[in-house]
Amino acid sequence: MSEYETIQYALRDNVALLTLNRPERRNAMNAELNRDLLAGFERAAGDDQVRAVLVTGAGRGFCAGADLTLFQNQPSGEQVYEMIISSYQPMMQIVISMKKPVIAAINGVAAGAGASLALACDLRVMAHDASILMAFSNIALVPDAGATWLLTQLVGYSRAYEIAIEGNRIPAERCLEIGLTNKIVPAEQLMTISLAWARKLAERPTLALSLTKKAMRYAQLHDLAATIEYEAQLQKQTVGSQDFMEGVMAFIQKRDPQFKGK
Ligand code: T3D
Repeated sequence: MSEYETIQYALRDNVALLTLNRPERRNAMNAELNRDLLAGFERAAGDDQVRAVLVTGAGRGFCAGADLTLFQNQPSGEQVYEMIISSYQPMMQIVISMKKPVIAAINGVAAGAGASLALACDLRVMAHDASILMAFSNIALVPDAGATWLLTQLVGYSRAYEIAIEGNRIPAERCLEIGLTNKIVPAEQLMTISLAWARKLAERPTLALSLTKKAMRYAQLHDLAATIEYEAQLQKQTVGSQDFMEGVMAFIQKRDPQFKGK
């Protein structure tokens, strides 16, 4: 029996695997799933054993965004605002800020806030038959859960606007062409390939990977001079790490480095 109602959490070597688990609703997000997913991300972020995180969906979809059955009785603007700020904001924020790479293994459609979740991840692997759908405008909503920021960062304003207002499914091939995914793989190999990638990253120097993420997220919001200064600050931490010395010594001794993540 899982300790969460709506996600599965597993540790595979140094990789935390989070599986959204409401397959009968294409893993649509309700209050329980939002609560469980945030708890899962917090657990992975706080566990030193975890050096990479993989998130996927059970069944045929990655995540269909907000559970629309909750909106049958029209919610108030204040209720929706509260939901976004209390659930989606911390969820996207922890993915973006946690000190380990987060990979989305996109097994089916990632729609609405589910697309935001996929785009907030640092890396994406898509099954060849998976897709991304900015579903918001199809139900007359503005993209939320960070979708406007994430999409414009990845594909630029004009293309992002087109995607958001047309509300079409973007197939995996097109996602690869425009930079919305890092890889496409055969559906039956999605988890094997994604887990292998996560395991490989988990063997790399975790502090350097984490600070690279931090520097690149900083660079998205700052100019070159400020970013160079920020990188210099972060480098003070990496040069003091065991892994830095291991990397240097392994090079000098002509052997493979064994990074400990410290
Ligand atoms: O307060 C707030 O949270 C506001 C913020 C909102 C953020 C958002 O995310 S808004 C966007 C919400 N999401 C959508 O609009 C997507 C709606 N779903 C779809 O467009 C399609 O279902 C999919 C493209 C995701 C999947 O299509 P397909 O053909 O693979 O599956 P399907 O047959 O449409 O769905 C399978 C079942 O899942 C079906 O139930 P049934 O008929 O078998 O009993 C369907 O109703 C259910 N389902 C799919 N998406 C949702 C859902 N149930 C509830 N909420 C959903 N979002």
